[in-house]
This record gives sequence, structure tokens and C-alpha cells, in this order.
Amino acid sequence: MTLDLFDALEPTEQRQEQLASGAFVLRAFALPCVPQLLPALALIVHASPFRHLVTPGGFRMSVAMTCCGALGWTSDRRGYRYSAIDPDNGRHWPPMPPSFLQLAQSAAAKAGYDNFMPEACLINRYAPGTRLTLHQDKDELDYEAPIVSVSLGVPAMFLFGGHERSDKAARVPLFHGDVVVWGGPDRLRFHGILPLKEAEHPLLGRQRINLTFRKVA
Ligand code: MD3
Ligand code: FE
Repeated sequence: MTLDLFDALEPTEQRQEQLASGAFVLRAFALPCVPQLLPALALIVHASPFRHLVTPGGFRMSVAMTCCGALGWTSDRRGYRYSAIDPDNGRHWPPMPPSFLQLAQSAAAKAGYDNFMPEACLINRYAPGTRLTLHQDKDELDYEAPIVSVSLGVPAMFLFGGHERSDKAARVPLFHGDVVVWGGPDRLRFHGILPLKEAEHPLLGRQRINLTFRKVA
């Protein structure tokens, strides 16, 4: 058990931090929605369970993922793609719950991005030790639309990089209930997540869940 004092201070007061001209952290913005989000998430995971994608290069990703919405993100030896069908069960991805969509749209509007209409919500699950190496999200067609990210469970250290992989990345802690919105000039920044600490969250246990909402088409 290594829940240090820093981790225990999960902010519950809403406030906005600007990371760059088009990137904002909305602290605790999702907290009031958590009672709606968690049961909806359980239904999604029942229909389309978490799985470890294999990269086109053949590596099993340590982050487990699933999706909801009209389109989901998958990968296989042929590459990454958005697809209407969950390849694990041959059925459509579970629909995006109204509570998910409403949260994503209100967060986008709060950060200055009106009329956000995401078709996809990618759901990432981090166990202790799981990390996401620096990458860009480039498989969407519309780079003007923002991406909205919702952090739930164990806090994580987010790496906010530049437009080159070698640019020095800022470290931004993300706590349960925090929402990050980034678009426009910051949409293609490199970003990642440091290895998740061993810790226990009162509602979600020893894991972090991240929802990312994307306009794909
Ligand atoms: C990107 N997920 O699914 S989202 C991903 O927490 C992904 O699971 C991470 O990267 C996760 O592709 C990070 C949060 C985020 C926040 C700010 C950004 C991504 C960002 C700013 C610029 C670019
Ligand atoms: Fe990403």
C-alpha cells in the first residue's frame, strides 16, 4: 500500500487550468457525473469486454481497451482503424450512453469548443505499472475537433509533449474526475501516461479508467 499524501488530495473543487492555447484541464469537472458514468460503463464492458490490442508491429499493448459509440478503434496486423463493429464479438459497439455524451459536450463547450459531436469513445484501463508511451492521435480525419478525456480512479501522471517526439514533455497529474480538452493547435501534440502507481481508489479499486471522446469522420 503506497497511497501517499499527494495522491490522497483528489481535488473536489472545479477549476480550469490552461496547458496551452487550445488545451485545458477542467479539474473535478466529471465528479458530479460519476454516479451516472460508472453503471453505464459496467453495461458497456459487459457487452464489449476490455481487451489488449496488438499493435501492427505485433506487440500486445499493456493498456486494456474497449469502446462505445457508432465507431470504435481497433488494431490488428493490418494496422489501426475505426470500425462500427467490435471484432471480438462481430456486433456493433455499445451505443454511447447519454451521460457520456452530455459530459463530453459540456466539457468541450466549457473549453470553448461548441457543437462537439463525437462518434467514438475509447475506454482505456490501466492496471498498476501500465503506461502509454509518447504518441500522437492521428487516425481521425477532423483535426479541428477537440478530443475530450475523462480520468477516473487511481491518479496518473500525464505527459504533455510538443509537436516533435523529442520535445520536452510537461508532467501534469490527472485525478479522478478531471477532464482534459484539447484541440486546434494542440490536437497533434505528443502525449503519454507514466507507469500507473500501485494505489487503491475507493470507487474503482486498483485501476485507472480513461474515456476519450473523438470526432472521427
Ligand atoms: C493529447 N489516452 O487513448 S488522454 C489515447 O489517459 C490516450 O488514457 C491517454 O492518449 C489516457 O490515445 C491520454 C489525455 C490527453 C490530455 C491532453 C492531451 C491527451 C492529449 C494534449 C495533447 C494531446
Ligand atoms: Fe492519445
